[in-house]
Amino acid sequence: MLMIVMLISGVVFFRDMPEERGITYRSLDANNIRTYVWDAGMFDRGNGGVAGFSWPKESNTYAIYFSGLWISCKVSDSIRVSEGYYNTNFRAGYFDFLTQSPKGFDDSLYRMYKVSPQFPNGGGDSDPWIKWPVNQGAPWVDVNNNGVYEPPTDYPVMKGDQNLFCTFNDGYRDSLQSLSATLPLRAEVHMYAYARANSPCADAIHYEWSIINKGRSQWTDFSAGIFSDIDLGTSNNDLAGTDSALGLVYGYNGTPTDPIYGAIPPAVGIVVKSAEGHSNNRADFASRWRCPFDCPTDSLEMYRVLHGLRISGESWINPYTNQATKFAFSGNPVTQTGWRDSLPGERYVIIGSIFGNVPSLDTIQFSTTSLIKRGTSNINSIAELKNCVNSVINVSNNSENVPAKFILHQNYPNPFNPSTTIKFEIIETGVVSLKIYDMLGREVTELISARLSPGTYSEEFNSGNLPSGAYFYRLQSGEQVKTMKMLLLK
Ligand SMILES: [Ca+2]
Ligand SMILES: [Ca+2]
Ligand SMILES: [Ca+2]
Repeated sequence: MLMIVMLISGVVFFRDMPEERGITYRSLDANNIRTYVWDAGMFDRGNGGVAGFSWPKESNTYAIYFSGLWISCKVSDSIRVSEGYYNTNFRAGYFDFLTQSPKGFDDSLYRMYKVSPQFPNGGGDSDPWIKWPVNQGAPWVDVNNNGVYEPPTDYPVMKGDQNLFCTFNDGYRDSLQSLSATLPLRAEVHMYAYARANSPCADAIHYEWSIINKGRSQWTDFSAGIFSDIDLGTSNNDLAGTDSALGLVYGYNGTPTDPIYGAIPPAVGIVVKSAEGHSNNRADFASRWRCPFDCPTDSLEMYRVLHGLRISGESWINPYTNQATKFAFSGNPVTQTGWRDSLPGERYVIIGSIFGNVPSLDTIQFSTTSLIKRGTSNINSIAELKNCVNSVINVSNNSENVPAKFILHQNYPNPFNPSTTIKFEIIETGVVSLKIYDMLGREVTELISARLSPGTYSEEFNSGNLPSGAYFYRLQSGEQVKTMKMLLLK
């Protein structure tokens, strides 16, 4: 928790950044997680320095207090660390390569953006699709392939039911107090985050980080990680563990009952979903620390943690194998085997990947997922969480195949006789209705009335003994409705 860090480090942390513009956040709450994502390299942080990752979202119970992106490298043998810690080094805006200076923080266009697949009615200037900052690097689909962003024909890439984007950089940090007092990496980060309503298996939030070296020097031994102050309900009775095969770090309640979560506390985890240049082993390191005993308190210790070492610079040694490892506490609490965490208390965790050398103007892609699951006990929650890791990752990686928007296609063939096919794409799970009407608006038939998952569907319509003429077909999925015309010629 915040107070402990303040005491041990002797550094003053800001709960709210007393700056000219301040930092801003947007929420993600498409599934049973509600979290707050800031335009400054941190997330799971509430407004006013309170816990920010609640689950179940209406229960006022929290599983994570704070999380942030940490990056580190060497430039000409000197260490550079920038961290989304309690006093984050990141601020909204880009890093200008020509002048080698940060820009945009005072520009209100550099902030957190949020879009959903439903194109807002009205099409006015306030509509999120129109404001989506494609010129800042926000991903979008150029439907008519002319290089110009023209919503609603073109639309934001929407892997989730809620999607966020912002650009931030570490160049402003010279003027900021921070735990890691190094020069900036001169990193520009494009963060895309999303949540899906039908998150499979476990509730999850996905983050995609594009980290650009905007300095003129190569980054040597660059690494990126996610730090998280997991607090499963009450913070003083937690434990943590890692799983190198799954690329997972997780926290769980160290006692069967938590005063806040009750008899069955959930387990919460962070998984490295993908890391550029990595295949099977996406994560290269994961560990936990027990503040105030072994927290990193300066840039050298943070650099070591971000390269899989202890804060002393020594390797972690697995006491069961006597082997050096970059995954601390990788035993299995479910089977009670191997090197496990003990003595429940305050826990922080970190997980990340090491990317080697990054030349000037190169971009590193790094994506992570935060997930939470409740089983039948504090320990069984870990087993259930692990069972969900692959399905959560796979679905999100395949989400390119899930339609990005609600579409009702023109029937084919058209005109038709006697039958035609109607194709449509839906983006949310729910009751779908497809009805045929005649020219006077009278319902002729209902082709579909069913609960469907997101996907692409085709339905054949046979006109039977209906007379020639124009007909309408009307698709409804949740709040979304679209009607199109077709022509029967006999
Ligand atoms: Ca276009
Ligand atoms: Ca707890
Ligand atoms: Ca904690």
